[in-house]
Amino acid sequence: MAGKFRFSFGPWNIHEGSDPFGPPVRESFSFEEKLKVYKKLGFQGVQLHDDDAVPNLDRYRVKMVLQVARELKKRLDDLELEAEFIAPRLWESPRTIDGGYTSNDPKERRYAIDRSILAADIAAALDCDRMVLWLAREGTYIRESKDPVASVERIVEACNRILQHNKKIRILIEPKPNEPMDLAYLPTIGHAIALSYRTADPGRVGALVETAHALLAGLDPSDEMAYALYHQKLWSVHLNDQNGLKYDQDKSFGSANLRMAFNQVRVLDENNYGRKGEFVGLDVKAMRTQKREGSAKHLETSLAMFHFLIEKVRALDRKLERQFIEARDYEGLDAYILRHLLGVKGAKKGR
Ligand code: GLO
Ligand code: MG
Repeated sequence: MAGKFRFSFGPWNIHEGSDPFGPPVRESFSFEEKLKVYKKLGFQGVQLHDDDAVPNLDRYRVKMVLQVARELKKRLDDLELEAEFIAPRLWESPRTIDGGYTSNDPKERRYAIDRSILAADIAAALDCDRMVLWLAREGTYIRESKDPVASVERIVEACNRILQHNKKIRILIEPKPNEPMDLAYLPTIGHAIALSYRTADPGRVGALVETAHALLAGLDPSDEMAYALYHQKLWSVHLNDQNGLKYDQDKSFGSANLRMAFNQVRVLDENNYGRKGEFVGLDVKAMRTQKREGSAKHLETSLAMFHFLIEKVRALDRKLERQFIEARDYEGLDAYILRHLLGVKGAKKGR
């Protein structure tokens, strides 16, 4: 057995190049134009925030929100695209400045839960059974500002409310250690998975591992994936890359840590990832310097990188690898892996 791969990204991955220090530098593409890029580049899944699916959803009544969601479903069907997940975008509203589920203000906590429940309804209208929770503002700038134990409990309660409301939905927690907050309550996959077991239905709470988020936590992304795979809770990934412990960079997959990228593809392939319908998601951003006409190049490059690395994974000489391991010659194994990745002739000889 091996992995079976379908690919996805979100409309935010074709963006205008703004960063905290400068405004947009590229004109926007409409959602409809972006949908064409999915087809052109060979993607099958669309990742959606709740307000990507239904723009300005706070302004409309529920009935209208669901009607817009159903129209989107038709459009996706026409294009043979699937909504991979819905993620409530709880970090942009003025009502979630202090966090959503963990805000100190009970009205804001209620808003966050109500909005997540609406997002679960949008998911249902799109025939989608996955909700991603990137808990962007569930943390603090200063530790004294919130009760940390109550905060964890509030996140569990929010998950329970969502699970109770929509009996089909599965929650995928996407941990990230920092940014926008100084420190987050669920910084790693271990935290996300431990929390899942405290919810009312642990079988419906799993995880999404993002490469850059694992690196920001000082961890190896392929080990984070392996940990979730062991628990049968790796239900999506956000492949990208990150140069060291800096701001979140969302670089093209493999562009900073090629060997780590190889090991991520390897752990997915060797553990039959995708056989239960999981997508390989990309969460990459084009550099600010990129011109508008090349706004999707990073997606194309990242997808191609995945395919190159699958070839490398499958072409690895497992017998030779075993011999190195049995001889405890990890120096030899290290050299072989590097030569294999570089495509050096005579890679197996270890010379
Ligand atoms: C940011 C996250 C973000 C999420 C997306 C889906 O650091 O990676 O892009 O993946 O909002 O919830
Ligand atoms: Mg992400």
